[in-house]
Formats: sequence, structure tokens, C-alpha cells
Amino acid sequence: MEEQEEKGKFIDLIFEKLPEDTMISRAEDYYTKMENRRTTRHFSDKQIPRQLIELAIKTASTAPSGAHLQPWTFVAISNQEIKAKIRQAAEIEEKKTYSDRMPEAWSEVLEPLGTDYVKEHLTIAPWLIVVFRHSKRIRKNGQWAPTYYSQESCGIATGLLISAIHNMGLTTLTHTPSPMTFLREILDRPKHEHAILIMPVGYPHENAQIPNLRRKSLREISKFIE
Ligand code: IYR
Repeated sequence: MEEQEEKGKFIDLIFEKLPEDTMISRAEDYYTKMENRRTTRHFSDKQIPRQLIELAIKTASTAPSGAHLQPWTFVAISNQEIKAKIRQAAEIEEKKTYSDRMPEAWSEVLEPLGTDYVKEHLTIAPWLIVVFRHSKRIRKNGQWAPTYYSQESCGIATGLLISAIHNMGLTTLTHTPSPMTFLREILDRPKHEHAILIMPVGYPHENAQIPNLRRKSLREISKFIE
């Protein structure tokens, strides 16, 4: 502890210690909440307060990141013209992907999801959040240097974003047009920022549907060594 204190400025951790039964009931409640989350591609155009988007992004930004570099930018778009530009560019790429670039092994596993190149959620959902990953950063001395584990860091932040959006009673979709370099141009981001996802955010459409999928069981996904 003393050695650590010499290296950096440390402050006390605020940690709420709970009784075990409270821990279990909170863990069960959270699991049930998350188990009920499903991804739909069918959004409503009903407006939502900007404050909710701000809170979702702030929650995402609580994620741990490599060397605490926070290598992310979340661009939130409600402007209809920009959304239309993004949709047009995404559909151009997706059309090529679905018709020429997607190997059979890939289209085979996408088939149950019922996706195609038409991306109406990009103009229907009231907000889009584009997650940009920073591959580089500027040091205090003005020189460029890498970030560390930026893919993992942005993946974790996006997980928290999804959880926050679900918890506030809205829905989102992890949409990955490929390639998505057009997002840097449309959204005027610097070269060291790489778009990794477009997340439409809103209410589900009143007739929203979801694919009939099953999640793997605990037994299938885990192994306990005690
Ligand atoms: N990027 C395409 C294709 C796609 C790929 C995966 I992996 C998915 O889980 C879903 C879709 C698209 O967004 O349609």
C-alpha cells in the first residue's frame, strides 16, 4: 500500500459492503433484467429526451480501459439529414457485402437473424450513437503514442452502454456496416478514431419482432474449477 502511494496519488475506495442475501437478490434481479433484453431491428420513431442519451454515454464511460486512457468517442446523432447520409452510405456498403463479399459460412449463420442490406433503423430510430475507438493518443510532450487494449476497452464500454439503454427502458442494436470508414468522413472525426459500431437507440416499434433464438446455458458456457 505504502509503495503504491509513493507512485501515484491515491484516494480511499468507496465500497458498499452488502449482506450476502442482499447480494444474491440483487444479482438475481439484475440477471433477470438482462436476460429479458433482446435485440430487435424494428424501431419506433418516437422521440426520446436527449438527457437519456447523455446518461447512457456517461454510463458507458465508466468502463475500465487500458491504462485508463478512455480511448473512445461517442457521437450521438438525432439530425435527420445526417442520419439519412449514414443510412445511404451504410446501405451502399451492405448491398455489396450481402451480394458479393459475404462468404457462405457467414450468410449461413446470419440467416436466422433475418438481416439484409436495408437499414431502415438508421433513419427511424430517434438517435444513433456511433462508437469510435482511438488507436492513438497525444502524449503530454506532444508526441503521438499508441493506446492499449483499445478494442477490449471499447467493447466493455459498449456493453455498459447496452446495459444502460436496456435499464432505462429503451432498446438498441449493435449495427456493424462493413467497412464503416464512411462514418469518420460523415461525422468529421480525426484519422486515429475508428468507428466500431452504430447503435440506434429508441423505443421498439409497437409490432417489433425478434428472431427465435436460444441463449447457451451456464453449463455450455462455463467451467468451474474449485
Ligand atoms: N454487418 C451486416 C451483417 C451482419 C453481421 C453480423 I456478424 C451480424 O450479427 C448481423 C449482421 C449487417 O449489419 O447487416
